Amino acid sequence: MEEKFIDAVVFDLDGVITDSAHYHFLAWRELARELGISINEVFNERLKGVSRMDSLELILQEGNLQNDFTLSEKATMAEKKNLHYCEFLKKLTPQDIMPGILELITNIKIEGISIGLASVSRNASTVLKALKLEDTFDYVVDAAKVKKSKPDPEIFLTACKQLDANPKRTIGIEDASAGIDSIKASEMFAVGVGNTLNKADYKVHSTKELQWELIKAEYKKWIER
Ligand code: B16
Ligand code: MG
Repeated sequence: MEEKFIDAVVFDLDGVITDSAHYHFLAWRELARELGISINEVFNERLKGVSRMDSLELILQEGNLQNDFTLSEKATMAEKKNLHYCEFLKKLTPQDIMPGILELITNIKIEGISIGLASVSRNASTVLKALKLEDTFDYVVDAAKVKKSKPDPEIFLTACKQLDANPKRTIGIEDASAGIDSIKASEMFAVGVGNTLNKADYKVHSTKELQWELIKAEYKKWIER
C-alpha cells in the first residue's frame, strides 16, 4: 500500500461546502442599505471569512460611519443582520451542498485521511445540520473555539492540532482571501476556490473542479519543490 503523505484536509464552510457566503452578502447588503451604504459583490469579497463584528466595521468604514455608533448600537445591528441571515438558513437543505464536495470528501476518506472544518461562523453547526453533514467531519473548529478570526492562523492550526496533523502535511480549502492568508500563515498547502485568490498554492474556479487526484498531484509538487 502507498505510504500516506497527507495527514488531513481542512475545509472552510461558507463558500466551499455551501453557498451560504451569498446569504451573508444578501443580509449585509440589506443592513447596509438601511444605513444608506451601498455594497456590491466586489466589496463582499472583503467580508468573506471575516467575523461578524469585523464585517460590520468594514461596512461602516465604507460609509464613513465608523465613529457614529456606540458598541451597543453596533451589537444590535450585527444581531439584526444575523436574524436576516438565519431566515435564509431555514431554506438550506442537503441539495445546497456545492457540486463536487461530497465526491471529494468520499475520496479523501477512502484513503483514511482525516477531514476537518474551519469556520469563523457562529452559525456553523446550524449550517452543518441543515446540510446533514453534522457527523461528516472528524473535527470542527468554529467561532466558539478560537479567539482570532481569519486571517490569523489560529483556526487552521487548531484544526491541525485536534486532528493530530502536521500543518505541512495538511491541505486547507478556502474561498476567501482572509482564509487563504490564514492557511498560509499556518504553513499548510492552500487550495483556493474562486477568481481572486492569488496567494493560493493551487487555484480552481469552482468546487466542481476540486478533484482529489489533481489536488494530491499539486500538493506533491509543492512539498517537493
Ligand atoms: P456568522 P467561514 C465566515 O464563515 C463567513 O465567510 C463570513 O462572511 C462571516 O461573516 C463569518 O463566517 C461569521 O459568520 O455571522 O454566522 O457568525 O467562511 O469561515 O465558514
Ligand atoms: Mg468561506
